[in-house]
This record gives sequence, structure tokens and C-alpha cells, in this order.
Amino acid sequence: MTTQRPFAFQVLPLAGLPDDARHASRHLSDMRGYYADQASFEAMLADGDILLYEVYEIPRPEQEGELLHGLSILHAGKVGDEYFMTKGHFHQVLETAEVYYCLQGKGMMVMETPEGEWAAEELKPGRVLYVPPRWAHRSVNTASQDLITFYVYPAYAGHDYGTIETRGFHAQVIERDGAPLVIDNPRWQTLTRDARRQT
Ligand code: PAN
Ligand code: ZN
Repeated sequence: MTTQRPFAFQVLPLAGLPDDARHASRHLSDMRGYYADQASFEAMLADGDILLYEVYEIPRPEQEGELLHGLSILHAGKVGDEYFMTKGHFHQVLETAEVYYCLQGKGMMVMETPEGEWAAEELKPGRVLYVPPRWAHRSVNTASQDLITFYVYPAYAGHDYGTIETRGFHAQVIERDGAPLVIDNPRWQTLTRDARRQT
């Protein structure tokens, strides 16, 4: 049974999570179709189905009043010139926000609304990022060590991965001349227009 007693754990420095933390792993094969350079993706996958990121979440009842929270650990690397990233999602209950706190590494959070407004914010240790209700979010690791963030959001939010899986984010983060660069995702305009036409 989920405890109704207060509890605490140490994330800086990281000293282990509560025993009942849930663990999810995403491997390269889970990300088919997400990266722009599909030839590089297939070539990498042929070499091995490497682990890209992991999420640890403290289980709480998925109901109003509760908060889900945990750690997201995104490993470093690239597919072609595109940095390793999370799948990204809207919350199923669109009107729910999320707070991220960066503990380690360096990266970006790319975000956008269903209407196509978009934003990108830097993640680095000590920096807090507020993702307002309605904004889809994806973290991107732009450095050579793990990007570790702590996150917290309403427990009843749920996740919608499908929208992002088909159209991607408006902003894409690539390496250009050794530095991160935010560019327009070339596939976004067409896929979004086609999706709108069908509704
Ligand atoms: C985070 C994310 C986590 C992994 O806990 O779930 O960073 O990213 P994806 O879920 O997009 O694979 C969160 O935003 N929860 O709502
Ligand atoms: Zn979220």
C-alpha cells in the first residue's frame, strides 16, 4: 500500500531512490521513426540496441491531489547529427503542468502547444523549468555526460505519445560545428497540416 506518511530521499548527490521506485528503460529500438536521419538510425541499431534513457518514478495513486515524481536519466549520444532525446509527449489531461529541475549534465527542453506555438529552454544543473499546462515536452542531451532531471507533475495527468510520434516537435536540436543548434523540423509542417486536414 502507498504510504500516507511523509518521506524523503536524496537526489543531490544521488544516494539511491526509494525501494519501490518504478524503473522504465528506453532503447534505440523503441525510438524508430523519431530521428530524422533514418539511415544512421538503422546503422546504429544494427550495431546493437543500446540504452538511451531511463526513468525512475515513485509510485503514487494516479488521482487528484497526488503528485508523480522521479528522475529522468538521458544518456549522451547522437543519431546522425541529432542528439539523444526522450520520446516527448503531451499530457493526456492537457491542462496539467510539470516542473523539471536539472541535477546534472546539459541539454534543452523543447516544448510546443497543440496550436503549434513552440519554445526551447536550456537545462543545466540548478535550473528549474516550468512546463505550463498544454505544452508537450521533450528533453534533449546536448553534452557528453548523462542529463539527469528531477520532475514532478499531477498524478492523474496521463501521457499522450501518439501526437508527437507522428508529427515530431517543431524544434529539432542538432549538432552543428560542435555546438547545439535548434532548427525547424522539416517534417513538422507537412505532418501537422495533413493531420489538421483529417480533423
Ligand atoms: C517525464 C518523462 C521522462 C521520459 O517523467 O516521462 O522524462 O520522457 P518520455 O515520457 O517522453 O519518454 C515526464 O514528463 N512525465 O510526465
Ligand atoms: Zn510529462
